[in-house]
Amino acid sequence: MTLQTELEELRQHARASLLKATDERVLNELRVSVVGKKGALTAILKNMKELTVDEKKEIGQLANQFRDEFARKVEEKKAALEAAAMNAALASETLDVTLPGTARKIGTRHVLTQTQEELEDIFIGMGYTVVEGNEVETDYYNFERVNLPKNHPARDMQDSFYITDELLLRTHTSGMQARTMETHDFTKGDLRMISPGAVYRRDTDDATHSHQFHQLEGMVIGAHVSMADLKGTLEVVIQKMFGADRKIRLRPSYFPFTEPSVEVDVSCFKCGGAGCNVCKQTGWIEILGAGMTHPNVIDASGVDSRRYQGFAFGIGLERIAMLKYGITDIRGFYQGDVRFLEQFGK
Ligand code: FA5
Repeated sequence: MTLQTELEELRQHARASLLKATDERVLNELRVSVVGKKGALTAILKNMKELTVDEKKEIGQLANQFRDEFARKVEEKKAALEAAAMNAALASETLDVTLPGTARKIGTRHVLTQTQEELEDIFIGMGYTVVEGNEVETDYYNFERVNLPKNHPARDMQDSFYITDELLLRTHTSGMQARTMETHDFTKGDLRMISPGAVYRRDTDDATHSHQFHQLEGMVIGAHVSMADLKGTLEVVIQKMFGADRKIRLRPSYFPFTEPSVEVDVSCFKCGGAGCNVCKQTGWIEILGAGMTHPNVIDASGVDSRRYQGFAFGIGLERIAMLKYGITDIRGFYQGDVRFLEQFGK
């Protein structure tokens, strides 16, 4: 067989094998077996020494042609195999964005947290600072510093969870009145603070009372703070919270740490004041206690009550949320029932 024929046969074999190559590994093996150092082409060309110069030239040209053509075809085949692999991957990994997704439930902030933050925003807008207090408080700050010495009968109204004789779960947020007054620098301006948080009392749980609930304490002390400021402040807060048509009413009351003291009622959200079952036919609903800070409380904090006076209030957060959202049972706040909580998702 002449070398030309051998070359032609190698060409045929290479063409057929290229057609059959199904992946890059097979293609590479084919390339090495045809044009590699120990491949078929090298083997054919080894026999060239027997040939005349002209024949060598001719075979050399044919071999080069074949090598170039084969290299080009291998590259083409490689590109085709890559494209096919890519198309197959695309087809199998296609993402159908029109298919319904897996719905994920997103939680919401608790309705009490929302209520607290809404009130905080209103007070911050009026120049108040938000102060955090401790839920475990000393008897001294919880009672004595707000004019409730040991054995004062008014302590009974807030019968308490004691940890030791001197430590208890705070019964109200009013301990923060003394704590903020004694650290405030009055030469730099009025004290204006609010302090929200959980409080605890030994109370009978029912639809409107819980042994653990939340208050938002507020206090303003300065050289020229009057009862008119208290009323005006509360009016603004209530109207921002419940709507511009809401009215408030101040009723005389008693707290050992304020004089005079008031209970503050808001006109009924359901009947607007005409009287209904929600407001027990009175047209009003009580939401907070307040008053002008007792001089004893101011003096006990090292502040001169003849120069500085002011007001304080304690808002029940559950009460506000119940009125705002028409919630009829306070226990709903604490039971963690998603069906209850998700109604207030924002
Ligand atoms: C006080 O706790 C005073 N420290 C408030 C105060 C602060 C008066 C500053 C003057 C100056 P009272 O016990 O009334 O007051 O509680 C205040 C509010 O907390 C009530 O109006 C009510 O909204 C809420 N509250 C009281 N007891 C409960 C309870 N057991 N469950 C839910 N909310 C309650």
